[in-house]
Order: sequence, then structure tokens, then C-alpha cells
Amino acid sequence: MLNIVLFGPPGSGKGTQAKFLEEKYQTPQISTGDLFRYNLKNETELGALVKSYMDKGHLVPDEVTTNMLIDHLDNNPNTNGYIFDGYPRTTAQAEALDKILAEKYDNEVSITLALVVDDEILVERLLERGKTSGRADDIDEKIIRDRITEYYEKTAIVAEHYKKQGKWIEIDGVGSIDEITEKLNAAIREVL
Ligand code: B4P
Repeated sequence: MLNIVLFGPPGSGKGTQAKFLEEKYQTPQISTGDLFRYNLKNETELGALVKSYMDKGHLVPDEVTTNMLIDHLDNNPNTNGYIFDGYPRTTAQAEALDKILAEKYDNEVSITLALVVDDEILVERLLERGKTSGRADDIDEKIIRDRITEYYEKTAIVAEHYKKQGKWIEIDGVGSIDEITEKLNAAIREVL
């Protein structure tokens, strides 16, 4: 099994790169952001629960997010592995993911690829996406900056979890999309 965690601040290119890796390795992308947005769009009970967090650019509580992930894995089994895009975002989520992979698949995270991008470039990219994405959290610069702050306060620390396991690789996320895909592929080849 190849279980890749794609890590990085909002706008670092996780979702963009996950699409390419999914096709190449036949490992489905699981984007917790996309799953939440699906629930928002379809006005589900979960969507109503997470809307206020997402609109403000705050993280959704761990328990809600992890339960959604477990449901998704149960409904989409794949023995090749997965690309986790946007999960884990807290240490509690990283610990939960270790437990889930061990219990369900007798397996573990293979590699964590962390995209490194300067904050001002992140803001620029997200404002640009906001012109067409229709995402409430991409339109307002204050909300974008709050998401980046939330990343440094709650998410960046997850690096320690994977560094301890020797599974942390940083990749320069500035450059063309193809260049970054190639750097990610080179890192993945090392663990295949
Ligand atoms: P996400 O959907 O994960 O949103 P994101 O951080 O903006 O990343 P995304 O993957 O979409 O963007 P990408 O960097 O590819 O999360 C949204 C919200 O959901 C969170 O704020 C939170 O509320 C909630 N949530 C999700 N997961 C959670 C969890 N685990 N726990 C709690 N809450 C959770 O791309 C950004 C833009 O950059 C795009 O327009 C792209 O075209 C562009 N881009 C990408 N690569 C580029 C490059 N190399 N050069 C130029 N532009 C590039």
C-alpha cells in the first residue's frame, strides 16, 4: 500500500498535485476540504455543522473531521493506498490516521510530502482562485490570512509527528505545476 500525506498551508498546491499523483499511482485522493464542500453544497446535516467553521477559515473540530474520514474510507476501500490531501491538520488527526490505517489495513503512512510556499504567494494564489471558485473562504483577504495563521498555530506542529517517524520530506512548492509534480514523484520513488 502507498499512503501519501500531502501537507502544506492553504494554497500550497496540495489539491492541485493530488490529482496528478492519484492518476499515476492509482491511489485515490481524499480531500477533507472537498468532502466538507460536498456536504455544504448538498445541505446535509454535516454541511450545516461545518459551515460556520469553514466560512471563517477555521479548522472543523477533530472528531467531526475524523469521523467523516472513517466513513469515506469505509465506503471507498482501496488496497493500493490513498493520497490524503488536507488531513491530518492537527496532531490528534495524525494520531487518528495512524490508528485508522493500522486497524483497517494493518498499514501506515508511507511518506509525508510537505509543500513549502511563502505566505504572500499563498495569499496571491488564493485570491486568484477566489475570482472563479465561488469559495467563501477564498474571496476575503482577512479570511485567507486567518487560514494561514490557523495553519501556523495548529497544523505546522504536525511536522514533529512525522519527523519522529522519519517520514517527513519538504518540497519547494514554488515553480511550475509540472516541476513540482516531478519533485514529488522523485521523493515517492525513494519509498516505492
Ligand atoms: P482545503 O480544501 O484543504 O483547502 P486549501 O487548504 O485551500 O487547499 P487546496 O488543496 O484546495 O488548494 P491548493 O493548495 O491545491 O480546506 C478548506 C477548509 O476545510 C479549511 O480551511 C477547513 O475549514 C476545512 N478542513 C479541511 N480539512 C480539514 C481538517 N483535516 N481538519 C479540520 N478542518 C479541515 O491550490 C490553491 C491555488 O493555488 C489554486 O488556485 C491552484 O491553481 C494554485 N496553484 C497550485 N499550485 C500552483 C503553482 N505551482 N503555481 C501557481 N499556482 C498554483
